Amino acid sequence: MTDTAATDSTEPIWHQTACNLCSINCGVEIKLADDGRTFARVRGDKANPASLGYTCEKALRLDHYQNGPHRLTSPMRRTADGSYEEIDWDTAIREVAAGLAKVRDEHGGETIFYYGGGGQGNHLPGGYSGGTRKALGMKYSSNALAQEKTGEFWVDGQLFGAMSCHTTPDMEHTACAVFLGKNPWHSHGIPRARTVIKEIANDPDRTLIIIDPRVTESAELADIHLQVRPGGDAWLLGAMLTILLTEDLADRGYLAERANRLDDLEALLADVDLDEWADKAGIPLDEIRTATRTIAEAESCAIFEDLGIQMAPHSTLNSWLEKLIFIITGNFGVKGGMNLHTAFGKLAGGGGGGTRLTPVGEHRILSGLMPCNGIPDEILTTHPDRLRAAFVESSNPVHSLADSPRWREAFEALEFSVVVDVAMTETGLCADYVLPASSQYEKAEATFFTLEFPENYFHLRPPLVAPLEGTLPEPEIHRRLCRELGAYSDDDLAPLHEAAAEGLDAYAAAFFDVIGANPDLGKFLPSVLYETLGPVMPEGMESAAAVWGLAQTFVAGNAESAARAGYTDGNQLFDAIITSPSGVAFSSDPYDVTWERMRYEDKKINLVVDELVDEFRTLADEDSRVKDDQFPFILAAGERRSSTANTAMRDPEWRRKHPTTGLRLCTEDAEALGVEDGAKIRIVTKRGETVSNVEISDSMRPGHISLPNGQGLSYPDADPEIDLGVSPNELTSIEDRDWFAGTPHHKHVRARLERV
Ligand SMILES: Nc1nc2c(c(=O)[nH]1)N[C@H]1C(S)=C(S)[C@@H](COP(=O)(O)OP(=O)(O)OC[C@H]3O[C@@H](n4cnc5c(=O)[nH]c(N)nc54)[C@H](O)[C@@H]3O)O[C@H]1N2
Ligand SMILES: Nc1nc2c(c(=O)[nH]1)N[C@H]1C(S)=C(S)[C@@H](COP(=O)(O)OP(=O)(O)OC[C@H]3O[C@@H](n4cnc5c(=O)[nH]c(N)nc54)[C@H](O)[C@@H]3O)O[C@H]1N2
Ligand code: SF4
Ligand SMILES: [Mo]
Repeated sequence: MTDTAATDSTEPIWHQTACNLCSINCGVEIKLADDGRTFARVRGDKANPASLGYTCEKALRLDHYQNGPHRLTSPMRRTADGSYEEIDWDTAIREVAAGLAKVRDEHGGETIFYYGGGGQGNHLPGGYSGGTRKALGMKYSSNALAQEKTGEFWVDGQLFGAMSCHTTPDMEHTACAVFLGKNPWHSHGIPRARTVIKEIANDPDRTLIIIDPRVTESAELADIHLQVRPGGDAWLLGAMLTILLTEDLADRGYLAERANRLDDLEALLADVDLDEWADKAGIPLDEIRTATRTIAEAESCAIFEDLGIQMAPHSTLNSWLEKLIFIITGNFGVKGGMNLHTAFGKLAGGGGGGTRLTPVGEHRILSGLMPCNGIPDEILTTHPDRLRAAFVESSNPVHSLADSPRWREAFEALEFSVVVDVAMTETGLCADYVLPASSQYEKAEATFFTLEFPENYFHLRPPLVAPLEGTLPEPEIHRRLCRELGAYSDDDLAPLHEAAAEGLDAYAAAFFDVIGANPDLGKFLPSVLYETLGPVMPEGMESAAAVWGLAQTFVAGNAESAARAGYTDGNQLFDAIITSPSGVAFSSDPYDVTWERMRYEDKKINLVVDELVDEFRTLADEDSRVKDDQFPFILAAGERRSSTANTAMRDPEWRRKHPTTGLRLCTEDAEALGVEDGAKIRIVTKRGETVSNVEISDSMRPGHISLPNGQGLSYPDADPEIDLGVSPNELTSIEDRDWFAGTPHHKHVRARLERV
């Protein structure tokens, strides 16, 4: 463990690590209490090269994640009456391996699916599932990215030539920052979000534009707030594109040099009736014109799209239209605009573009991930190729995916299921076995959300405290499963053990020979690295072995980016990573590198996504203004607030000072319903109903209501004074999804409210 030197021996030590509550993973320093486990104090780590000492209020309450009665301390096995009994680890590994192997032998490994691995955290340990999955012959997997980002990844593939061409906004340097369906004040998504957006808003030469039906905390700061009608973005974006192209605001010189098919795009937009589309978007046309002009005339513009469009109607189409805005204005591949970044190990974004299909529903598998909303139908069927077993890790799909009741039914129908988690979750309560993982502060951990540009950062964190008794880190769980499944033998590993004893250079030299001579061993790579290189890593850092592998691959594949950051070989980069407890910049790029990363041979952007043209044409006839009489409200089911962190924070105590569990609606709607702040109200959708507290908030548009995400969790001995909130996916339906990518419409659930 690496720590700041204490100034005197009685002074507790500040340990460098990171907050694991959102994708940004701000660097923090933590002081432990005398018990050596409780987080006594948490502060921003100024030495972290990405977050520079920044945190939001959530990091200060991390102890609620780490230490609490929700932590599991023994493997659990479900009994005949549905309750759980504790079993020892040897029994658990033996029975889980046997249970999964039985399904493999009877029906084929492809009928066992894998869900999760890592969400906002657990990325390094999540990588170790690879061996187990190969040993069982598993083929299908998914995770939360397939219910938000796969449509966007696919659009990137169409525009830039490969789904790995992931665009990132250069908010730090931009003259005009646009957040589309994104509330960076609470949800972050960029480093130091609050500081960065305040700087932009306070600078008279820069503009902050927020596109959101709600007057969010970000919108309150904005120079321009386009308060779009919920679900109205496609018309808004279509109108903006039409204005750009018809009012001489497009960067035509740039487009002639950099893009193909401008004529086709102009023909497609020719029939847009601006007055009508502005009305459907719910925004006066002159406001749309002003915002569009501001974007076009700004020195540079960067756009961040998120769940407000990705989990709403026309989501994949919206991603295409959004990207056209920064392309048409010449803001791709430039400073302050949008660029293609490096990645230290790919989280997703690669993989096929939808030619592979799921076995039953034949849904497109984008970026290697099954669309989440389709999975229950891959299980609840008599189809011979149906999914029959599940391995869930670091994820809570029964709670986080659409239609929780359907998910519970699907788990019941599985022949075998296992969950690896730090707590007994809603998903754990549906599984045959639950294996207790060590927390992200009890094992080596790193974030693989390496999405920054021009500098990109990686932070490997040593463990802060010893694993809670009874728990194991995932790399060890997978090692044991691999061995139990007979994936490889001691003899297979012997030459690598010998090389590791001689040091990293000898290991690097031997590695490719050994794997070349025994390709089967390569299939179980993470576990093989963990077993052979792990033992020569610093104590507690055994699972950094996979980082060694990634450092080699990164430098080999991105020699110039690594060299600009100061690294010319993999061992040199790995050495910097393992000796920098606050993180390192592993990659540095000039802006024009974006064009080299384009994957079309002519390095030009393809402006027209043919598969989405018909959907665009339907916008002329579709009417977003029409209300459903039975369900007159639009419910945003799952809004990010100051005390939400998906389901990583189970302890309701953590939000005692920030109670944010209520259903938000505006005064006008509350008065019409005759309910007061704090009253109970029944929310009814076509899928289900639930009762929530009311929070009157004039940040909402009339007819628009919102519930926070990640609530309604069970917690042992919870204080009954603190509202647990409601679980939003008791109300959502698997049918409400994007026709192309299968991503859910969680921000657009039709609902009715009834007084209780
Ligand atoms: N505090 C906190 N931060 C988090 C998380 C958390 O749980 N809590 N989770 C993290 C994760 S996993 C993610 S993916 C991100 C998500 O980050 P965001 O996408 O910012 O999160 P949301 O609040 O769900 O949705 C964003 C906004 O979409 C708006 N919206 C709703 N309907 C529409 C619409 O039709 N059009 C438009 N334009 N906007 C609409 C909502 O009003 C809301 O302000 O946050 C991350 N950060
Ligand atoms: N209705 C609605 N539903 C939504 C959303 C929405 O806006 N509306 N947002 C969606 C989005 S964007 C996302 S990203 C998903 C997130 O949903 P999931 O991907 O299911 O992730 P989390 O809810 O964060 O669950 C993480 C789990 O990991 C466990 N865990 C924590 N640390 C460790 C560890 O070190 N090891 C292991 N093995 N487990 C650990 C936690 O206890 C928790 O059970 O939710 C989605 N669900
Ligand atoms: S922005 Fe807040 S929640 Fe996200 S990592 Fe930083 S401190 Fe944690
Ligand atoms: Mo997410």
